[in-house]
Amino acid sequence: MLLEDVRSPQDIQDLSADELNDLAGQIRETLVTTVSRRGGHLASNLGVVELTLALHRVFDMREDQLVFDVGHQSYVHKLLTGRYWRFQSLRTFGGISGFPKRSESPYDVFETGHASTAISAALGLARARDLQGKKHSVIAVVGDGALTGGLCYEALNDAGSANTRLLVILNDNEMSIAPNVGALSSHLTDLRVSKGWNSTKRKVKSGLQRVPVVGKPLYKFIHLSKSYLKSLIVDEGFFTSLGFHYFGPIDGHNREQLERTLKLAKNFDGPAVIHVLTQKGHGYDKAEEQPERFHGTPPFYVETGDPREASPYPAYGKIMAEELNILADQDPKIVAVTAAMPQGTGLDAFGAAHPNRLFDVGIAEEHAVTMAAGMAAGGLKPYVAIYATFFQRAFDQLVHDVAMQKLPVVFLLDRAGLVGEDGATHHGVFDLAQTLPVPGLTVLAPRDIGELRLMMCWTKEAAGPVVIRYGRKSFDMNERFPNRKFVPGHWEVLLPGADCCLLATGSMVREAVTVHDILEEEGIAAAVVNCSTLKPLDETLLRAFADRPLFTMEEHVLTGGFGSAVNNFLVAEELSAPKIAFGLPDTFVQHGSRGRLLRFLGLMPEQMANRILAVLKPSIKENPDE
Ligand SMILES: Cc1ncc(C[n+]2csc(CCOP(=O)(O)OP(=O)(O)O)c2C)c(N)n1
Repeated sequence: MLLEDVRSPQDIQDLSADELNDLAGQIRETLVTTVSRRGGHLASNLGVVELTLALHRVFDMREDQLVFDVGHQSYVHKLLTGRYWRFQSLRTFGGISGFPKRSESPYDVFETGHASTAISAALGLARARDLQGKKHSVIAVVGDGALTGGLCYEALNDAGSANTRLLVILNDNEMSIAPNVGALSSHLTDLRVSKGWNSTKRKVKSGLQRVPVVGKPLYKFIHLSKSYLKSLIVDEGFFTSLGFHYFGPIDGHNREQLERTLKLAKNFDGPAVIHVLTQKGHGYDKAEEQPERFHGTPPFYVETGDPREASPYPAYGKIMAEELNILADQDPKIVAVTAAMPQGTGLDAFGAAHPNRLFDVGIAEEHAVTMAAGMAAGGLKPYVAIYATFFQRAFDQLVHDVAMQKLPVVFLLDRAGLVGEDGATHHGVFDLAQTLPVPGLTVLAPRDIGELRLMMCWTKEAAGPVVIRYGRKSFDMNERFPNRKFVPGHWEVLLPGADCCLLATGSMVREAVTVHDILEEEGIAAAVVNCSTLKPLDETLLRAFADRPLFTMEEHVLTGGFGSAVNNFLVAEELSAPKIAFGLPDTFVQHGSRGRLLRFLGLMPEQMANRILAVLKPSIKENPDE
């Protein structure tokens, strides 16, 4: 059967083993071809081809409910649920999302993007089912990486005593994005390697006979199949102690074995975990060899695996790590913390230079922040690098554990602003609303890589908590505007202009310069100010420039962002408020290239210039001397 003819999971129910193997090959080919053009999460999807096929054959997802943790591994599910023909549009503006989307398909039951939410969501769905007298199954697919997140434990603890039917598939590929970390990861390794056949058999017998409803028949069934029993191990450890029945570990690329185990677990009258072993990148040699590189990849050449386009400037994370290495060479108290993203944040370079001073805590942003607070209270100087979107989780830790105690922790918020193709769950557009209201924080946003270097250097003097936000796309403006010095709380006037003033921050500084150039052609002299300290505001400069029309520009939601902070100050001082605050509206922005999204939001320089012209032209005409 051709993959393109699969309109729904019903179409794969009667296929032979050979046909299913062939279909798995077509799925892998489609994944590699599409992601090589569109970018996306390749290695994780290649690893769940057989698992997803098995899930859609054993369960009827028209009734049963499937929740993917993170959701980056839902491409195979999308291909099997009627989205093959739209799959070419993966991650493009208006096209198929890289994550589950309820608006896309009734088969996408719950939206994800951030890690460790699936067991909680699935438990909620199971309770909703029970209270409404329904009978369908609820399944959560969770990676071993996601299982390092604290929310999973809260959910397991709750579910283990909830007396409800819930199936957790633990997709264990020994990797988060980087190799997985932590004690539970070691426990999973133990489960993988240490269970011998003899002890297994005993435990299976005693374990399964105690299981209500299906225990005895289940044991009898298994007893018939010795070879099957060899791969089914009931462990008395972690999951069992939480009240879950544990199956596994089983080979996640053996579809028939998966289907057999899923059929058994389906009838379990309580919470159960199936521990499935998969290989990240399975079936594409480049991704098997470099699963971390192909976790989330930009478009690439299939033959070589090389990216199709190189970025013109080094990433902000790379610059940050270079500077941090210099600081750490001078100060032994400097340490760095990552929440499972050493490569994405650039901290892998810090770890290479200072292996004992990089702490990867797993996908555990709340813990990362409070742990860093403890490090600071203990006399160290921690630098915590987290993507802005994942930092959302750690609001209370920032307020309660860091800021209230004025602890000198430096937060490096990468991917602030629009991230592009990963879409709504990943845009870093709420961090200013999260940090600007917090007393005692210094909040910074560099205009380019040179200014980030200066800011990093300054952090060695900072006595309290500091937040530096920077985007996925880096800039270098040094040629036109040399990076001379950075003084916190002092904004940089890049271009003078008496007709109006563009107050821009971070990535928007570069756009503001282009707006300035467009306005100049229209005879308007716009001052451009690089507002690189967002807290505290440069009140002196603001007072001085409040005599002309002001326009703020930021890559952040307008509510609670830079524009509102400026507005609040000006209103409090009884000065004139900004004419237009350019930023993101009160809506979740979907996926697409950054350029396409900026255009959609009216934030391209010519669009902003036109709106400014519409405001200024009448007054300019009235004052021809200016
Ligand atoms: C809260 C949060 N932090 C970080 C991430 C970034 N992230 C996406 S996938 C991933 C690794 C997930 O590993 P695992 O659950 O084992 O899935 P795999 O890709 O290995 O199948 C990480 C760290 C995220 N999505 N959410």
